[in-house]
Amino acid sequence: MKYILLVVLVLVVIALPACSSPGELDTSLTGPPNALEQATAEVSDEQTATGPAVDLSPTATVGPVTNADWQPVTGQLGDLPMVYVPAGCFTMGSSEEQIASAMQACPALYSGAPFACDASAYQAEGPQHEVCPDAFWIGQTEVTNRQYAACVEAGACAPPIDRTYFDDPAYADHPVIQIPWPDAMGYADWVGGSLPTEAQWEYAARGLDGWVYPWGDTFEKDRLNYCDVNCDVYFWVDSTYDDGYALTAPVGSYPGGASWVGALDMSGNAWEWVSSVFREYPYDAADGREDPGASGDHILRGGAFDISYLDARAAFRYRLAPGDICRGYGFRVAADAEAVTAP
Ligand SMILES: [Ca+2]
Ligand SMILES: [Ca+2]
Repeated sequence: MKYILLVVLVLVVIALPACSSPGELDTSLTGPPNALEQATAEVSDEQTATGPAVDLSPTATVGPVTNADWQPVTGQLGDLPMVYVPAGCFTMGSSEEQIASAMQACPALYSGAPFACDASAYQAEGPQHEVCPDAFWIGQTEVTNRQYAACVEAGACAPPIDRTYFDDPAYADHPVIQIPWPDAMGYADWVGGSLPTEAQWEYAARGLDGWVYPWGDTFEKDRLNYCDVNCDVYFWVDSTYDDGYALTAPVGSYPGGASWVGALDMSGNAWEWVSSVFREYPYDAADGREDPGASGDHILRGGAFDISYLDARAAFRYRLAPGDICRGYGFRVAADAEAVTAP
């Protein structure tokens, strides 16, 4: 019912550059491991995990209750550091109040911009609903140029169309960017993983407490690489803070931005493709949105070096055609609970 009032907010969207930021929007640990059961698991030579002994079964029913109850568990999927995400239930999406707040804030960010904010895009964050992912693993960081290059060298992945940073050794540990969704899917498959679903990504970022940002409910400038004073997007530059980077930063440069499971840069640095095709909420993995052949826009999550506090929120859904590429579009990998084993 409240949406009726929100829909009244009709904003003009002018032709949008293919490669800018989302307001344009296409239409543009600590703490005890709680009551976790002790478990033993086999050790693989190539894929091992470190951390407290916990029940790593995919549907373990005894798990953390709050974000603070969980102590990160790390593992390795080939060349990729991974963190474990225990099974649990969380509230996906934003409340009506949060959506209304974002819609109200957006026009101010576009003050002076050559196009208007499409505030209606934030409506896709609702309605809030409960989702209960099974356990899985997710990349501790975005996939880097060095990691992606191994797939290119093996002949299994296409290089980025724009190789400016991909070919520069100084950027080896920065996130690979200029990657379209099919290539992100291809790399994830090559390493034996997948892209996280939209629900998995948001759960790993916000956790059981449903935080707005990976670290909590308040935007904190020192916890991410966003559109700070160095940023070249003039109309929403935050001139009050220097985060050190105009473009991407080496992955993991902001340990204070870690999510509850220890995933880094889930807000900012590079946008991250997820597996899901865009569909309205509630999220339902069985309704076709996880069909790799489904047509429609796909989803990027988490914001990037050229976005504001508003689109760095973990609930924000940036929808684009799967073939779109841009300087800020990267990804991280996910894997089934069984894909990485504990020591
Ligand atoms: Ca920055
Ligand atoms: Ca990111």
